[in-house]
Amino acid sequence: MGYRVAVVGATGNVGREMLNILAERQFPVDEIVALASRRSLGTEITFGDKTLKTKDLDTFDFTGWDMALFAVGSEATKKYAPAAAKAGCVVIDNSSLYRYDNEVPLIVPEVNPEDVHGYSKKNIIANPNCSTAQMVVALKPLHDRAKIKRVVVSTYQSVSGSGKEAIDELWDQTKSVYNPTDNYEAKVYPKQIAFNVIPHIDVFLEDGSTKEEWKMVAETKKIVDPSIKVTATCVRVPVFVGHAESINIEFEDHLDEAEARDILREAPGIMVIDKREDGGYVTPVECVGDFATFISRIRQDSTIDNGINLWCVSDNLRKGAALNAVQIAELLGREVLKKG
Ligand code: 2RA
Repeated sequence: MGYRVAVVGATGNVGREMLNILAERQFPVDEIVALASRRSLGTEITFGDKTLKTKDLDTFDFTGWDMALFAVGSEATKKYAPAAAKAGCVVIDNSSLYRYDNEVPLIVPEVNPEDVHGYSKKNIIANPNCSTAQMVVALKPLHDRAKIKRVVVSTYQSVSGSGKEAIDELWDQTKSVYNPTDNYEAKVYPKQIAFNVIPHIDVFLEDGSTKEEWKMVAETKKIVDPSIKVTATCVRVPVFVGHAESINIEFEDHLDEAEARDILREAPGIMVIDKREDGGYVTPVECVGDFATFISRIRQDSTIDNGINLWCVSDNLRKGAALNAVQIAELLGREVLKKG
């Protein structure tokens, strides 16, 4: 016996990936429904070797459904998630709406699986921000060994993090650079993204950081350890899919690079590709479609007593969103609902 699963926002990048990954990982599904707005009604969506037609989220009754993977913005989540949760359907939410709610667990299954038992307060589980998810997968095993004091991270985030329109913008703007007569008008980003980088993701906060940077700080503290100091600079880069991060870690205790590399090699969800030669590291184009969080460029930071630098790359639509949500569904099934 399996689960009755709804995917909410099934026509978006993340919603489609959720369905792909549920099928790829053969999640025990008795019944699955793809939900979207009325204007997308009847859109055909692939689920493994099947084709689903989207149903209307606005009129859908979640009663009798086990789980709903939400891949919509905070506004739509606010409108539909409480009703689903109230109907007894556990919501696994990819928006930022519930991430910082003390009554909602924020989960990366490789890092804090035990927190899944806190779901029943609101019948909702939150999925972290994409840039946080891949980073905490790398931090957790190292923190367990040598207690992390401080993290300095710079991100290089692909445009798919901003949605389908941003992917189109990069494509069209890149073409327009070669065809001067085609004066492309930017719609998604405040500055040119083609052949450029933009040090601004989400809104600016009072202290001059952006909300994306604040998310990485707040979520790392909630998922791993509130004592860890994090400072982040989040940058948009002209890459279609795949977020990359340069991470500097300061530990309480000494940890040499060889031991750090061994720990990461054994850690769940991680693939270490780390050779000091041409191509001995992972780049975003190579991570697309993969489940792993890739770690390269592991090396001592000799400017401080106990420091390690590393490079972290992962598919932001997968580990950064859809895969993590499906892994939470697997964890919820295995540890709590126990069907299938
Ligand atoms: C981004 N992390 O990359 C944000 C939301 N997916 O745009």
